[in-house]
Amino acid sequence: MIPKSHPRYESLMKRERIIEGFKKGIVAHAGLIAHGRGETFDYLIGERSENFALRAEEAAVARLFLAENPVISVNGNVTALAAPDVIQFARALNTKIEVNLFYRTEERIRKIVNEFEKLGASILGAEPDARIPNLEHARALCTREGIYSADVVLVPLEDGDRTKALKDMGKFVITIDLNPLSRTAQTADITIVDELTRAIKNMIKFADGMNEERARRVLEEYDNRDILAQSLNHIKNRLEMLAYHFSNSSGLKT
Ligand code: PTJ
Repeated sequence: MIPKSHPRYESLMKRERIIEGFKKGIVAHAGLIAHGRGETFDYLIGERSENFALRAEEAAVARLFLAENPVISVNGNVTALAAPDVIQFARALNTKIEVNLFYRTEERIRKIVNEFEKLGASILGAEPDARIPNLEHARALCTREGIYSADVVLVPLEDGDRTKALKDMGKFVITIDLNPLSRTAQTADITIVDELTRAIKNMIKFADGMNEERARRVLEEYDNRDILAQSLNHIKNRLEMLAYHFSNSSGLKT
């Protein structure tokens, strides 16, 4: 049991959720590693939703709002960390949810579908009837009703190959990825460099005030290359500032 007073309470609770998800058979082995990589980047960013993240989150909501067949793709980590918020967000914007696994096993698919059903949401993906072209193995499997025919897909914590394959299908791809250097972050149309649970909560708020006029204006002003550059500059400046404090004072506040 982690006491609420622990200075790293939020981060430790997320870690607990990932471990619980792993024990339940929802999170893949590699999901533990992916989470650790995310934690590292979040530490560098400062564990807050910075302006570059908020702008990308608003643009993502705008694009999903204007989409004809928007789909949120969920995997083991996303389910363990944020299933209730994903459901709330999907309802707010009327999007479908589809389970799509990198390390696909039928057992994990079933467990993830059950997890969402327990929370009152039925999701696509248990019975795939289409394939993402140019992707080998079972990770290409998807549904015609969902990802295959979607015009906009939100793929949080996604593998670079699949992001590229979705782009090659002509889809508008939005990702949430704490690593601005990942291939997915570099390939997506909108890259949210933020922690998944913070990002989804912010996006639920942005969805509340969205309308067509606002959505179009937000997207006109949005430039993903600039957002990626801002995220890297933020990390660089923050490290410079911390290094300065290290060398000029005895105390360090991260
Ligand atoms: O459940 P499966 O089988 O679909 O597998 C899911 C994982 C995440 C294991 C799989 O897609 C994978 O291996 O992903 P990668 O290639 O490790 O990419 C995950 C990316 O998400 C990395 O760039 C991490 O930095 C980032 N990441 C990890 N945790 C978070 C995160 N980004 C935002 N929020 C997080 N909580």
